[in-house]
Amino acid sequence: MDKYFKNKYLWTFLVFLLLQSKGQSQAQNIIRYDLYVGEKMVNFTGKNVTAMVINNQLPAPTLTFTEGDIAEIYVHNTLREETMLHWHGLLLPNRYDGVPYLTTAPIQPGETKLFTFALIQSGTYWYHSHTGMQEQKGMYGALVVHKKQDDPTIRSQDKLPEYVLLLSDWTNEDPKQIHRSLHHATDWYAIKKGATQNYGEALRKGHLKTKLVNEWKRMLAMDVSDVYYERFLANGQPEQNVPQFKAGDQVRVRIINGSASTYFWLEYAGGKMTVVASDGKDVEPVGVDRMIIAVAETYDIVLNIPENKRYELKATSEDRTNFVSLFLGNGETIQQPALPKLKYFEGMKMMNSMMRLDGSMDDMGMNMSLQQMDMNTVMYPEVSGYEEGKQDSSHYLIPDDFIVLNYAMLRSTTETTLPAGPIRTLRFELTGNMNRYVWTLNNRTVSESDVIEIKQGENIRIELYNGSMMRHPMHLHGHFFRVINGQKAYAPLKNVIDIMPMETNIIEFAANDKNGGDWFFHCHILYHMMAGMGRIFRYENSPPNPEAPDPQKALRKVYRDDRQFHGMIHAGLQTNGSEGMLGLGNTRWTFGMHWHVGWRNHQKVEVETHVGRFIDRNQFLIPYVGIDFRSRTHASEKDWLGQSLTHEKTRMVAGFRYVLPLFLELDARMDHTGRVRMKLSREDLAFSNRGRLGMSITSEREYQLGVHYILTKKLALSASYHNEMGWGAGLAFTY
Ligand SMILES: [Cu+2]
Repeated sequence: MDKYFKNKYLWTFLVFLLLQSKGQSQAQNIIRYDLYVGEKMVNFTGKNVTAMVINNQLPAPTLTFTEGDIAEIYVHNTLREETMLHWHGLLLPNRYDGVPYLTTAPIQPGETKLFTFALIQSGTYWYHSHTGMQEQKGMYGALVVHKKQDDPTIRSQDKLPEYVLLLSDWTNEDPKQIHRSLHHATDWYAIKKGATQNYGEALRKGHLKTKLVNEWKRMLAMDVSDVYYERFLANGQPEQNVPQFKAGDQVRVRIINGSASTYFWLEYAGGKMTVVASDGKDVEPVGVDRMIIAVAETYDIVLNIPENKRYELKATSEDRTNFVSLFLGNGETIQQPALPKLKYFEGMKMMNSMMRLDGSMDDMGMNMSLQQMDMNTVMYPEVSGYEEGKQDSSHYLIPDDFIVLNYAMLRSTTETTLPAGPIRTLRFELTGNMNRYVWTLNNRTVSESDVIEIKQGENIRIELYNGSMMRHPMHLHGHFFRVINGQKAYAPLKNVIDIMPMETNIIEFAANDKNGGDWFFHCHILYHMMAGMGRIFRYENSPPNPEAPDPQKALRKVYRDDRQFHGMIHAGLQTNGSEGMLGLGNTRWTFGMHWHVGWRNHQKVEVETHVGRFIDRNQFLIPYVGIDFRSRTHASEKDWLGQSLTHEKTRMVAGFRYVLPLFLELDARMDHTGRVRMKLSREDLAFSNRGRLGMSITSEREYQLGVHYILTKKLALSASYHNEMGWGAGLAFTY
C-alpha cells in the first residue's frame, strides 16, 4: 500500500513536471487579468466625488506582459451604464480595439467581455475607457509590455530598474457638464485660472491696445487649455516617492499622459532626462532639460540619481495652474523650481500679429513643424523675461544651453521605411472655433464626413495643418505612423502626434493590418473628440466583424456623439424686470427662446423664438427664422428707422446675426409685414476677473446698459439701466 501511494505520488509529480516544462517550452504564455469596472468615492479636494474605477483603483491597475504573451482580459461591467476599454497603442484584431459600436459591442451593465489577443510588440502603453466621458472620471491605467530576454533589440536601458508614472487630470465637476459648458463658451474656467485677460488687467499692465486689437480681430482670450482642473495626479496622488534609489543609480521612468485634456511639461532636478522611447517605440537616447508630453503620449526616460538626495521630477500642467511630483532617492530634497505664471498678454500680442481679419492665421512664412518653434515661449517668463516686479521668488531663468525636446530629435533605433506600395496622400486641416466649441477636420465633424476607405498594401501619407489656436494630439488606432522629421529611414514611429497651432506635419503609415476593419483617427483631447474631431479609416473588403454585425447601425451610434445637442439657460431677475434665454445647440444648429419682461414704469413683454444655422467656418454668421411676440406701450410713434411702432404683437420673422469686430453683435430681422428691426449688442465684456459689462440698442428706441459680477459658475449679481424700464438690480442664473 505504502509503496503504491509513494509511486502514485511520484508519477503525479513527474506528470506535473512534464506539464510544467511543456508550458514553459511553449513560446506563448497566457496572462489573465480580470478588470471590474465600477464606481468609488474619492476625495482629492476635501469633497467626496464619485469616480469611475477599475478593481477599485484610480488609476486602474498596471497590466504587464512580455512580448509574445497572449492577453486574456476579462472586463466585468458593474456600472449602471455601458462601458468599453481601448488598449491604446496596441496592435490587435479590430474587434478588440474597443471603440464602442464601431469596432466592439459595448459592455452592458452586468456583462463581461473577454479581450484576447497576442502581444506582438513591446513598450509603454495604456488603456482607458472609450465610452462617453468615462475616461475623465478616472478610467485609465498603464499597460507595459517588456521585451523578451532573447530580443535582439534589448539595450542597457531595458535592464534598468523601472517606474511607471501615469499622469492625469482630475476635476470634481461632472465631465458631461464641462462639455456642455464649453459649448456655451463659459468663462468660468478662465476665472478659476485667473486667465480672463480682462480690460482692467490689460489697462494696468499697459496692454490696452493689445486687448483692443485682439477683440477687433474677434479672438477670444489666449489660452493653452480649456478646462480648469482641481488636481493633477501622478499615479492617482499629487506626489509619489520612490526612496530606494542611491547615488549613481539610474531609473527608467515610463511616463504616460492619461489626461483627458492636459499637456504636461516635465523637468528634473537631478540633471538631464534621457529620452529612450516614445509611444512604446525605442528611439536613440537623447538628453533634454525640458520636454512636453501631449495628452495620450508615452515617453520612457532614464534619470540619474547623482547623489544620495531626493530629486524631483516635476510635471507642470501646460497652463501652469498646478503640478505633480515624483521624488526619486532619499535625503535632502532637491526641488525643481516651479514654472512661473504665463504672460498671457504677450501671447495675445503675438496672436494679434498673426491673425488675419477673416479669422485665418498667417505664419509669416515660418513653415513651422515638429514642435521646433514654440510660439508660446513669448509667454514664458523664464525664457522671455519676467514682467516688471513679477520676478518669481525662485528667480528661475533658463540657461543658454537649455535643451527642449522636439519631434525632430526623435530617431528610431531601427529602419522604419514603409514597404513598397502605392502612396495615397490625404490632407487634413485641424479646424475649430473656441466660441461654440466646434472641433473638426477640414471643417467637418466625424458624422459630417464619410469614412475613408483604404486598401490593404497601400501607404497612407497624411499632411496635417493646424489652423486652429490650440494644439491637438492626433491619435491613430491600431497602427504606428512614421513622423517625417528629417531622420529619413530612421523616422520615429508613433501613434500620437501633437500638432501646435500653425504647424504642418507629415505622417505616413502602411495599411497592412491583415484583419482589416475600422480604425479611428482622432484628437485625443476628450472634449475635442466628443465634439467630432476625427475620421474613420476603413479597410476595403474587410471580413465581417462579429462585434459590429450591422456596420451602418454602428456608424449611426458613433455619429451620435458629435450630433448631440447641448442645452443652456440664462435667467436674470431684477427689480425692474426679467430677461433671459433658453438655448439648445449642436455643431451647426441653434434653437433659442429669449424673453424680456418689464414690470416697472413701463409694461413690456417680449418673447422671441428662433432657429438658426451657423454657415461660415468661424461661425460668426447665423441666419435664422422664428416667431416674435412683443407687447409694449410706446412713448413714441415711430422707430429710429421711421417705421410705425404700433403693430401686430405676434410676427413671423427672418433675419441674421453677425459678430462684428470687438464682438459687437448685429441682429437684423424683417417680419412678415416687411418691418425691419435692428439690434446692436455686446455681451460679457470682461472688465475685471469676475466683472462683465453688457449693452444693447435697438432701432425700436430701446437701449440698455448692464453690469454683472460672477459669484459662482451658476450665479451672478446684476444691475442694469433700461431707457424705458429704468434702473434695476438682482440676480442672474446660468446653467
Ligand atoms: Cu484637439
